[in-house]
Amino acid sequence: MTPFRLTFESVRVRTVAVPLARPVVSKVGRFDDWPLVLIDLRTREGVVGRSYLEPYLAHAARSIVPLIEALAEAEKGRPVAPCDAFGRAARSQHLLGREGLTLIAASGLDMAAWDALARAASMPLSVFLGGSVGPVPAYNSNGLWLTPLASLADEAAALVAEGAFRALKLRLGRERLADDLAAIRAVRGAVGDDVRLMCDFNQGLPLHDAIVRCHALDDQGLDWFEEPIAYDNLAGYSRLARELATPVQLGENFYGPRALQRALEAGAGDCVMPDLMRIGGVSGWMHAAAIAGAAGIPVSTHLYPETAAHLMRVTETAHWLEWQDWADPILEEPFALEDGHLVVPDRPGNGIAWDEEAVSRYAA
Ligand code: SMN
Ligand code: MG
Repeated sequence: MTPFRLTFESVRVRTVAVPLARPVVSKVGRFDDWPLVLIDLRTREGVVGRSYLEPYLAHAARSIVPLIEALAEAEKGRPVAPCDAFGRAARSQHLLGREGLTLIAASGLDMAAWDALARAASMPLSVFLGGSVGPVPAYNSNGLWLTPLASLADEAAALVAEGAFRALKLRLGRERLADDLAAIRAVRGAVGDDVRLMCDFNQGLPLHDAIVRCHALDDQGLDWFEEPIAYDNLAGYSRLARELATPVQLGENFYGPRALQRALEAGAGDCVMPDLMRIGGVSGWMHAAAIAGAAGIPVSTHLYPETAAHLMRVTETAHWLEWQDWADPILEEPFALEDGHLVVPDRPGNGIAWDEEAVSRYAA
């Protein structure tokens, strides 16, 4: 049998802005709609690999398009080999800086390339990577923003009902400690003691306030304190991780696997949650997951629930998948939720296909 190979031909990159059912109100900003960059990687053999990026800001989405197109131009005619391509991208982008938008562009292309390879092999991505399809434990992150306290109880109950979830994330870091405590009380009262609660400060506190606030909330039974302070203050994180009983969570802002390695060396957190667009796509995730796995550190996901679900099936210390339905409106077949789990579908590739009518409607 002649081995089947894929050859990179071109990319099609489009931007959309999808309305959010619950606006994001957080310390990193308010978002009423959600910009996505949609990538179609075309191969000469006719297989198409797909991925999307979630760069928060409409102007960032627009700026990423030419970066992806330039990387694609350099890949034209080469075998689709994401690990090789990622190395080439890193070397070429080094002139601009390896973090930020350049790494995000390379990550998007990487995810599409892995999808193309798994599709060509007629395997779900998780199977292509040596794992299996199946359910992944997820928490619902669709809501509980820094919105009025009075609305939190009803919202928490609705979020549990969206998928029989057993875990939710709420955002903290309100002006007054009493309001953070009231938010936790409202959510806990609505969902009971059996639903686990994570919380996210979105880097909203200076270190001295974070020390006081997190100590005051340390007995609330929260599953983790996520990003209480600026993401790159590793010394501050390691102090918090040392002092607090509640696990400290960080990682959505790690640029590349070495950033994760540096954070672990600094003892900056008890658990990590790399984001696929910053960690380096599927290739970057596999490196990062190996580092965290070797250190025995639990790994959760940040955004990108579809591709992330596949990766959790092959991540040694897989912890929680962050579930948001924000890309669902432009997906032909959103992934199913079952009993608080996101189910990796038994179809080739990452399982992402566009609802073209919706993509036209939300074009931005
Ligand atoms: C987050 C994600 C997307 C927008 C705002 C905040 C957050 C998370 O950091 O972890 O979900
Ligand atoms: Mg976060």
